[in-house]
Amino acid sequence: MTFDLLSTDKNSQARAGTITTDHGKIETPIFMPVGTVGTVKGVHQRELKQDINPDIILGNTYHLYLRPQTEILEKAGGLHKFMNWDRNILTDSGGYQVYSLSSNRKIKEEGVKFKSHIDGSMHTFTPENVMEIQRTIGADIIMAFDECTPYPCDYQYARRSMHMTHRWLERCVAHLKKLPFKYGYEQTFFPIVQGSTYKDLRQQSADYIASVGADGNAIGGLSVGEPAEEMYAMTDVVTAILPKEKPRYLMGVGTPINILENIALGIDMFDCVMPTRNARNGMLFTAHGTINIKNAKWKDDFSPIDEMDITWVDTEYSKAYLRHLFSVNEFLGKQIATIHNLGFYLWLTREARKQILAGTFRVWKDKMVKQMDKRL
Ligand code: PRF
Repeated sequence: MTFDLLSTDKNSQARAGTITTDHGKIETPIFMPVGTVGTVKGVHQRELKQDINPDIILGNTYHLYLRPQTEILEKAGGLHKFMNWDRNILTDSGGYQVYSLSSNRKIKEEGVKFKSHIDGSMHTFTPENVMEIQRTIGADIIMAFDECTPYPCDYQYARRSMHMTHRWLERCVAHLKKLPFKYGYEQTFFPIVQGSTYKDLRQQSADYIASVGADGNAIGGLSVGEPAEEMYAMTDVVTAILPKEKPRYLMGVGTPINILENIALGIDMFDCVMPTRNARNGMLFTAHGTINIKNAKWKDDFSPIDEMDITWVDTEYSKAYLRHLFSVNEFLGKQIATIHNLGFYLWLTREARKQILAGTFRVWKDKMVKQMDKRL
């Protein structure tokens, strides 16, 4: 993998760049749609390519390990072939899902023992087996096995957990060296900064992660319930330390406003379930604020879903029709809303890139943040 840093904004720390892997180019800043179990929920691969057109999507080790299971993915020749997606994929390590989804988890130095949220069966993730599973899934970018601390988190716990995440990182790196690529293309490994909301821990963790010398770096443990200002403060501390010439990925963030503010702090990559999950609940993101399409006020509003017309669904259907689909619980409503929201998120990061390259990012960002902070 290579990263070409094309431009850094003069009035913020925003950057525009290009990542190149064996599955093609990723123009940054980028939002990566979440495809947890090998599908971006409700979107055909054909629509994903033609209408939303992301350079990369995300999959989850935790879910794919439980179903369809590693053996099936190995037989398929990896996730790209299994799901018929020939562009980039990143897999998260399970270091977050195991804490947010499974019950009865026990975290020890060796790894995490957890109960499947599907059938209650017991499993163990270790830094070693998570690297093996990610080799078999075959994503282009694979993540370290970490512990994402909750919020709030007391200082002692956060400090101990951060050190364990660092020791786990060493085990990930050592084990990966023994595991050749499986499918003839490269996989790039990203370590993850932790340290909760403590500035000194974040600095320590960022120093340690930077010293590993990976081709890209991630920030975890944020957007877990802390106020946005605390998240931005931590991003700022960490991006000051992580190497400039490597891409930076902020995991699980966030709202359109969170994304723009973190781009301004030097983040290049994002993922979040928000555009897809909220779409299925009838929440639409637009450049002028959010819409709850289930609201009765839209029942006779025959104007297009979004005048901006980013994806074809925006002018193909009216607000009143989409509201109707939600009120009768039709699949199509969720599909339309998902395409709209993903189209908007990808527009937002593409437009941010254009503005960075044109030298106008800061003014544009401030205007957009104000404009999007509304409920329509
Ligand atoms: N670690 C991992 N994945 C994540 C997170 C983390 O801390 C987060 C936190 N927002 C989202 N996804 N491995």
